Amino acid sequence: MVVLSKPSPLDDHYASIKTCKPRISVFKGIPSINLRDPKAKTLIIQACQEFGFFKLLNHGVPMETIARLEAEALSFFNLPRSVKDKAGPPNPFGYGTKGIGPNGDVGWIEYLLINTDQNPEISRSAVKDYVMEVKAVAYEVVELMAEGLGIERRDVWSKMLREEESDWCLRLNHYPISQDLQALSGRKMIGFGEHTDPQIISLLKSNNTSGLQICLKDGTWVSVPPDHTSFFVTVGDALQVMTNGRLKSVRHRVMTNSLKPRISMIYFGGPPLSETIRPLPSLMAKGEESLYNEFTWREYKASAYKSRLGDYRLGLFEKA
Ligand code: GA4
Repeated sequence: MVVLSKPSPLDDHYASIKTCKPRISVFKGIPSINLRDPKAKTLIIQACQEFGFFKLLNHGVPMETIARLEAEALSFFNLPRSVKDKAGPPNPFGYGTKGIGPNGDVGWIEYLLINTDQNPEISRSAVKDYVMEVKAVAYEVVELMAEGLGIERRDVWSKMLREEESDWCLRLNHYPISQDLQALSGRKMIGFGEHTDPQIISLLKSNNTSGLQICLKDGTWVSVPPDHTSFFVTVGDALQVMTNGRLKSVRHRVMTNSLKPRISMIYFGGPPLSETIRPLPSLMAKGEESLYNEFTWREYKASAYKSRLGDYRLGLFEKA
C-alpha cells in the first residue's frame, strides 16, 4: 500500500508536472572562484566561456544579512495559502504557486517575485539590506568580467546595473519536498523547468539542499552540489549578446528533493529598459560581425514574456 504524506499546498497540481529520470551525476567540476583572488578576472572569464556559471567564494555578503532574508522567506512560505494568495498573482511581481510565467509553464514550486523594498510581504529592511549587498557583489563581478575580457571601460556593465532605472528583481523560491509523488513514480519532479536567464547576470543563494542542475556544452545535465555559504553566478542572455557569444548564458533547471525543502534567493540584474543590447564594439575583432540583430532590453523582455520557459529566446534575434 502506498501511504501519501500530509497534503502539501501544491498537491492539486501534481498531475501536470513533468518528471525526470533521476540518473544525473553530481558534478565536481563547477569552477569555484574566490572574489579576492588576484586571478579572479581570468578564472571568471574561463568559467563563463566554458559553463556560463561558477561558484563565488569570499563574496563578503554578511551571513546575518543572508540568514535574515532566508528566515523572512521561510516565515512567508509558512503562512496559510489564503494569506499568501493575497500577495499574488505574479504579474509579473508577487506570490505564485506552480505556474511560472504567463504561458502555461508549471513546476513544483511556490515563489515570491519582488523588485522594490516597498513590498508588504517581507520585512522591508531585510530585502533592502540583502539587495544592497548582493548588487555590490554583482557590480564587482561584471567589472572583473570586463577587465578579464580586456575592455577598457571596466564599468561598462556595472553602470547598467547601477542605474536608478536598472531592471532588477529578486526571486524567493520554495521547493517543497515531493516524497509522495516520488514514491509513486520513482522519479524526481521538475521544480523549475530548464531555461536561461534573460538578464545580464544572476546571483543565486540557496540553503544546503540539492536540486540545481546545469546543462554542459555537450548537452549533459549535471547536478550542482549545494553550498549555502557561496553564491552561484549565472551568465544571462543579455551578456551573451553583449559579448557576441564569448560568454554563454547557461541552461539550468531545478529538481525537487525528497528529503528537504529547498529555498533559494536569486537576484537578477538587468539594464534599464531603454538600453540597446548589442555586442560591445571594443570587443569585436577586425571584421567580426554581430551574431544578433540589435534590440532594446524592453523588446527582449516583452519577447521573453511571450515565450515558454524552455524556449531558446535568443533565436529570434540571431542574424540569419
Ligand atoms: C527566468 C528568470 C527569472 O526567474 C524570471 C523568470 C520569468 C518569470 O518567472 O516570470 C519568466 C522566465 C524568467 C523567462 C521567460 C518568461 C519570463 C517566466 C517566463 C516564462 C523572473 C525572468 O526574468 O525570466
